[in-house]
Amino acid sequence: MAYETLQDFLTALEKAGELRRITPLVDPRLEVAEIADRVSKAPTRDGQYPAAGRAPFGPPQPQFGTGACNQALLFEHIQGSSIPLAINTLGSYQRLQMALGCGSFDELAARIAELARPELPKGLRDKVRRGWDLLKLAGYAPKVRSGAALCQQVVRTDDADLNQLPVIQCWPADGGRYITFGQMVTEHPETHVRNMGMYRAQVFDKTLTAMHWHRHHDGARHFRAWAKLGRPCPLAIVLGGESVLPYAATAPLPAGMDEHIFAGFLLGRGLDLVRCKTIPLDVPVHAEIVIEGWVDPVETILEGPFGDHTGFYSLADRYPVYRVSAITHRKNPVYPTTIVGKPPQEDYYLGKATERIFLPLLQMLIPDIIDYDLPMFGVFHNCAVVKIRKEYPYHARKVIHAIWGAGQMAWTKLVIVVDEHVDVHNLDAVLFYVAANVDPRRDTFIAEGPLDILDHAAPAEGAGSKMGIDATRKWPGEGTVRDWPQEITMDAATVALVTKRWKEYGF
Ligand SMILES: [Mn+2]
Repeated sequence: MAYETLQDFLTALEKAGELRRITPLVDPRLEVAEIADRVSKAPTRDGQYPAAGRAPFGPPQPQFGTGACNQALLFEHIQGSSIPLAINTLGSYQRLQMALGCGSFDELAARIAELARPELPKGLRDKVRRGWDLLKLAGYAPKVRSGAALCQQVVRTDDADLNQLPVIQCWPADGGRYITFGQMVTEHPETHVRNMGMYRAQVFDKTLTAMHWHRHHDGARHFRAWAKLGRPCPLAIVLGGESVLPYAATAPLPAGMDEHIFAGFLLGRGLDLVRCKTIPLDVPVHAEIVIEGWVDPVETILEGPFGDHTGFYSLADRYPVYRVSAITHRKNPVYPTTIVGKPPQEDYYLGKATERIFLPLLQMLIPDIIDYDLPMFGVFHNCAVVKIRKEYPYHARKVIHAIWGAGQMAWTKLVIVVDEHVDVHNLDAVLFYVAANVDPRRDTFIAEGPLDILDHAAPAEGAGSKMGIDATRKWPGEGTVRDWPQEITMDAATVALVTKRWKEYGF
């Protein structure tokens, strides 16, 4: 089972040995981030990935993670704030699975696949939409409750002050301090469809932040709908709550699909919501802290730079201004936060969960895909490795082009396709076939298209070239192909014999 509050989750983590308390006074500017970065790159307690001794990306730092293991951290004393801070809570497969209340991400993938199955659908869109409608009917829609709410035990309006929160600065060249782990709740002014996304908010003042979202984010779409009416967009920043919320807020749901319902699906029951004190929105009852306020329809502020998940700083730019009207919280709240930077960080595991959980939906779009992997070095948009059962010449190229047209997968800069017997999750195995099976002129190709907005190497922002590598065994009809040699493998009878006699040999 997933957990109702962040503090319930932290208690469970501590029981499982997955949480470390840090008691000395720590500076929220950089010091927290440096500790969290080392810990997120240290080996997990069960020896899971990343393997012990594996160096992080970037310049060598041999002292990295020494004596630490990858655990969630609870900082009890942060300079300038009386509120404890939790970080790296989701930064391993085990902790994220605990947060989602599942034994493996594949379990959730199977539940998603089930949603799309029983229909007689016309197209993928219908299928998915129908699936989501079923979610609502199945009782996963949120319910608004009246009465006392945990997240409103303390209400501050005139005395609301963001500086009382232990907001961190992540990296030295960052523009300032950022709220990084808030679930941002908005509602469309006309359709009243809710959205919950995770965007960063740079804190400028007691009651002033920037609202950082990109054009294609649902929150930005809602904001534009409000701005069109000439009205400020009410927005709540929800910190904590049910342990499934951070994942639900970051999952790549189709636009217009309410993350609150998806969170209910993950949780196994609808979320309980409560009406905010100063804005017309409903927020999860079990949140630690809720920031209420309005995004200005016109005014912008220079936001950034920000050390991003690409491993590089995103440049400063102008973003809408957010004015806080209230801060509500439970008595003795815990403030959750995260950092991004060179992987692995918490967001790596959130992305890996999506890779697994959304595989059935990707397969509905591109049935040729048997499995795929988004390797850590590719920070999600830079590289995908795909496995197919090759059935005709240039089959791999067809799949690569399909990926470049598939939702958020379309931003993938490098796509590598391998045959079905290759383990796509083993990077060395993949590179073996890239090196062995590829004639660079024949088997690589380049196309132009949209790219990740954060790709600093792209010649223009969000646009540039992509590369496909066909590392499958070549067939006649795929350019010049000589007789393809047989790959070496031992015959099954010998393998069985040696396995049977293994102990006899004295091993
Ligand atoms: Mn959304």
